[in-house]
Amino acid sequence: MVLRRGRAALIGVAVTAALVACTDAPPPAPAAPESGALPGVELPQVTPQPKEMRRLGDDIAVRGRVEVVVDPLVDEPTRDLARQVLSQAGAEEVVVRQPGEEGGDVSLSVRVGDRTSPTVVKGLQELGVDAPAPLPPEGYVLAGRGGDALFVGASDPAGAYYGVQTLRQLTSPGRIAGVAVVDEPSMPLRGTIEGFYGPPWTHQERMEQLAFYGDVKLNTYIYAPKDDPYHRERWREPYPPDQLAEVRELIGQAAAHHVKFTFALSPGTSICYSDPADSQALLDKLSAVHAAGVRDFSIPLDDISYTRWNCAQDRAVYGEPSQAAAGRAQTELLNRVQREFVDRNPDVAPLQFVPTEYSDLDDSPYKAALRAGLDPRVQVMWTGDGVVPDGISVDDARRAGETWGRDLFLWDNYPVNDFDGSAGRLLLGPYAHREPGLSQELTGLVVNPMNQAAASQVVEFGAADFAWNDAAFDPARAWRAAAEHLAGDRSTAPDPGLVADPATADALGVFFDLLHAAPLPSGETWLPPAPELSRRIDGFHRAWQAGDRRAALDGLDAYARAVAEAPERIRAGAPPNFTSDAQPWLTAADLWGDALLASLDGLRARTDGDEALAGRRFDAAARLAAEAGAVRSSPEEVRPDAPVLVADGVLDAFVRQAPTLR
Ligand code: LTM
Repeated sequence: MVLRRGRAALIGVAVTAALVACTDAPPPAPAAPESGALPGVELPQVTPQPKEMRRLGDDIAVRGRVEVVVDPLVDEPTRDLARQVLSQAGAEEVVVRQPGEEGGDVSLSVRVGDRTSPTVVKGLQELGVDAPAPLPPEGYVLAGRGGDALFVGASDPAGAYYGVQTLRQLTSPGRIAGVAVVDEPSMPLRGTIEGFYGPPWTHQERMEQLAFYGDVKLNTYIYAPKDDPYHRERWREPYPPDQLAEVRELIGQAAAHHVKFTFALSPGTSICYSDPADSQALLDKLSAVHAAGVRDFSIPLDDISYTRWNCAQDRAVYGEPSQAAAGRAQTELLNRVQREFVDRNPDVAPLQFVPTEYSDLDDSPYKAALRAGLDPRVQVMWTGDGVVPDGISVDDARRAGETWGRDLFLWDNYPVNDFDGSAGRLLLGPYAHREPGLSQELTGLVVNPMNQAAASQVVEFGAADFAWNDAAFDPARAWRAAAEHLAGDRSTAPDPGLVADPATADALGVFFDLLHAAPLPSGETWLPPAPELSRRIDGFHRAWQAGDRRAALDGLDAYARAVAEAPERIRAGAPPNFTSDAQPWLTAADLWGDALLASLDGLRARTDGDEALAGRRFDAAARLAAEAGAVRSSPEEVRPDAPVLVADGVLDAFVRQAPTLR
């Protein structure tokens, strides 16, 4: 519980192991170079991982007066980001100008613009960097070494923004890594769907999420909180003015970070499909949100009864309730939205749709009706083989695509924690069990996060990495990078991306391991609890049973201290929104850590022959464990609220078993 300074190095050893040993993950990637120190030969860590990155030469110095030369492809958010990145890297002055404008003397010129513009083409040629021209959508090429010039060429405004986001991660105080990057996303659609039950995110949380998405090259946020009455139960009613004002602010924030704010309206609980007034109400609501600035729309018809009509008239028009009849009714509704809303507003993106059957691979009368009639431009979502599957394979995605007869994108129910099997859990495991190659079968993925927005960043971070470059995806690497991202030192650098505090990152690593479990609806886990702690406890038991008690105790001691000290380090070093989300789990981990240490004290006393002391320490451990087991999540934060689970089946088992070990 009490953080004893000077143990950071010890913890670091323990924790790096925790993060690379993430269960079921492929073999760990080579250790990434530490951010903040970019020696000339190593490649810096960039997340999402670029498709190609190689060292070109020496790092580029950032000092004095720096210019950013931009053409019309480069929008205001990208210009602002470039200004911010270069100032934080150490430029005393950053001037942004158009080509041809007088710039004055500068120590570094950063050219950001169209990949095909003559200066970018020439600059890249001189650096010996080969990249397609034009690049694919959202693609960019970035190159610079030593000298006084750096080039970012892009296919479109999003590509330019992503090029500068990569520049941010190549930057450390006083320099930019001398590298060439040629990059483009594997999946065109990458993001999140706020699609859970229980307390919706607050406006502030959404604002923070949208900014984070820009940092990790996620381009989609779908607004679909089940418990927003204006999204689902009272879908016909217009948003009250104050909520519409917030939607406007979110649209602005999304645009500033190259995210598509996607508005979802879910009429399925009460719509009368055959009533023109109801479909008109749907169109009116979509139009009102369009007038507020939204250009991306989704109609989720999940979690409704589709073998019962909401009005008698539907029976007369579509027949007795059945899967096929529901498929026909929904097809008509969606095609009307396509014709009368999407087609009439050329600025609106392709319509998205969550079918009522969203979680399997098999054909059915419902799917056949949609396949036969639904406008082919409508984009369909699918959750995998199961609502919360234990993994998503390329073969599943291929079969689902064949069944639906069109491209699908994934509604990924991880790390959502709104279902009974997830009671008491905060899901801080790696993004895992999604098979590389999915980008060949799916047009994109959106993860359904937890009610706890900031804590969801751990999995979102991995999902962003996967969606951008699934072929190179390494769950353990992305997991570690998420810890480093959260450990960005806000006290010394306004941009936390610039310098990560290693002790906080290590403490987060230990904490993530304790909360590694990911549940299925049954409550069984598809990612097990605390794999690294389990591995160490197994090692303890082996040594203890072999009679080498001191080695057993010494072997577990450092990691047990890392567990006990992690919560305090995290409270001191991680962002307040994360610690606030994780509060009950930090409290419980604190108590469990002390219970673990007390158990080890008891075993040490027993080894020393002091049974009286051993008994007192085991009693203390039992009291701490009982206290830890009574910590509950807050009903204001998550549905369902319950006693929080921390390394369940691992920590509790050890504390229970310790007094019996002789
Ligand atoms: O997954 C879908 C399409 N719908 C719901 C979600 O709203 C919910 O968050 C998840 C997890 O409980 N399950 C669903 O069925």
